[in-house]
Amino acid sequence: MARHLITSALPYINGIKHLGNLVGSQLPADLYARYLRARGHEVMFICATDEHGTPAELAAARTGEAVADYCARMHGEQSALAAGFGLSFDHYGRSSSDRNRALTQHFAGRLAERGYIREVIEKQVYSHADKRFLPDRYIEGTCPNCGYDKARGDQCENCTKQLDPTDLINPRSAISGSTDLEVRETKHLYLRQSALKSEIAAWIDSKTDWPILTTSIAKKWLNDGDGLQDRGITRDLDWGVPVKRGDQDWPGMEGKVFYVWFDAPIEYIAATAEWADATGAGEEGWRRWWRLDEGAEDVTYTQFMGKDNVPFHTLSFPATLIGSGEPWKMVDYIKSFNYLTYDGGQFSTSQGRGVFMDQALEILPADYWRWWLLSHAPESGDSEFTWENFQQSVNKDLADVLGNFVSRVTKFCRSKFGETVPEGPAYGADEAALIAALTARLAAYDANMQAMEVRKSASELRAIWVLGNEYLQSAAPWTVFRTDPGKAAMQIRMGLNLIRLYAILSAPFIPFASARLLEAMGATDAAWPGDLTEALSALRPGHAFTVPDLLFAKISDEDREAWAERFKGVRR
Ligand code: B3M
Ligand code: ZN
Repeated sequence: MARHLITSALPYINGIKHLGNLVGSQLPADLYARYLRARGHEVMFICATDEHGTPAELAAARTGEAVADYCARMHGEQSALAAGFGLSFDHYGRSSSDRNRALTQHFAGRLAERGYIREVIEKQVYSHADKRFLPDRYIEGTCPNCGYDKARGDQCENCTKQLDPTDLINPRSAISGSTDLEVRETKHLYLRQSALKSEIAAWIDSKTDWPILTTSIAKKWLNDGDGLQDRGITRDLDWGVPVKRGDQDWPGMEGKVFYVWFDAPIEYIAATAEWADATGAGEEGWRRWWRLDEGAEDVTYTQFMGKDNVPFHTLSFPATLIGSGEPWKMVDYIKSFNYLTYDGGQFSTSQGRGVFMDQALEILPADYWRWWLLSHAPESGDSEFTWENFQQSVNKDLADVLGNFVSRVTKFCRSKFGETVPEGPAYGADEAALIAALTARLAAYDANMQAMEVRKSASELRAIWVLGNEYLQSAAPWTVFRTDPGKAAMQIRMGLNLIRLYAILSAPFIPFASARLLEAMGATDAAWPGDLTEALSALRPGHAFTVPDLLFAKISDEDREAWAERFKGVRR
């Protein structure tokens, strides 16, 4: 059994996330974590809210709360929604934690000691209209790299280039739209990424198994133009991790904080320490996941994220870890995603376009969303959410294929044999053929799950459900019962065992329905199947079960139309 560290990109604190955010990191990370746990591995699955930066300050200003109170409240909301979606984090931390403050200051201190930080008198944009400095995201303008005219001061979302606000052509305030901007001087710290270029390049080159999407973005920014640029890691803001070298003050940096993208990835480590604090696992408990000299040598570390986050995880965060000169565990595999679009356009947080996590759970159970999102994950390219496609996928895959199978088997059994597994003869040739087909599909399912091929895994799982339906259809126990009730009993015994098997195999995708099925089958052993002949005999004759309530309700055309109307426009 292996040890797996899994992190999902940290959702920003400022507002409820939409389904595009969910499928871009947290949900596939959960699928993988659940699968590896089911296979008996030791898993540490970490996420947290990303709480610093201007967006949090401005969001708090809008609601009239102190920023710390706003973050505490939103963390509560986001963690309740994560639980609602069945996201099985071992810990859902907060980047504003004491652990992250200390660790971020520690890394800055190490980097400074090793000569990887330089102090720079920087020109920063001050807005007269807004009466404040405008950091990164609150300046918009034209991207110097691709010409996109809504590039933000920290990154161009069109070409993914990391930017500094002063790089923008024709800059304007994103708060007021004012172009009455002045460049003022202020001192900041720069991380000398350029000095770490060859080490980072060698590290990326060693990752020969990374997906193309990840590697191509990393190499593009590594080699683009003059190569890896030094990066400002401090900001003139109130809210954030105060700039210090370890626990020492940093002369000239009073009143400044670290840039949110400097402290956010460090929170992966800090959140594991928060987990240790919360569970009493102690220092050793989290360090064995992160320190190569304290047990992390045998950890496999996988990160999940949207493609816009890749540069920060392949270049900036590795620069922090490598530059520290300490033996920190670095990522082994980065699974990145393209974008999910919504009905012909973009999901938009600012315009409230699309379905957000709270709204999704208001209208349907989490498994419906999990199934659609994962089976349509934007892996090889962007994918599009449409209500028609969602309705079709839920009604066919979940209701017709899986739900209907469960309902036919359990109800037929109850009416003919009662609510216990019926006896009948041993499995025959048809059952052996079914088991052989299932065995081949299960091997493909396992291989795809291990490779984090999310869509392919979903289609193998669906094929496994379909095999049961086809078996039931051709076995036709309701006909056989008239002439050979014993044989029908055996077929239904197979059917009930298939339900238990499906519950186990489907749990990473649809954990809530799986739990209901296991409970209905009275199954105490939910171990991942090895030999299927054995697994399909686990429920013995005489074992009691109950008929579950409707597993998946179909989505009606009226509902579909009403939802399409409700979510087309602006939230609230
Ligand atoms: N909060 C951006 C995002 O959600 C950012 C990720 C941080 S991961 C360390 O896309
Ligand atoms: Zn651009």
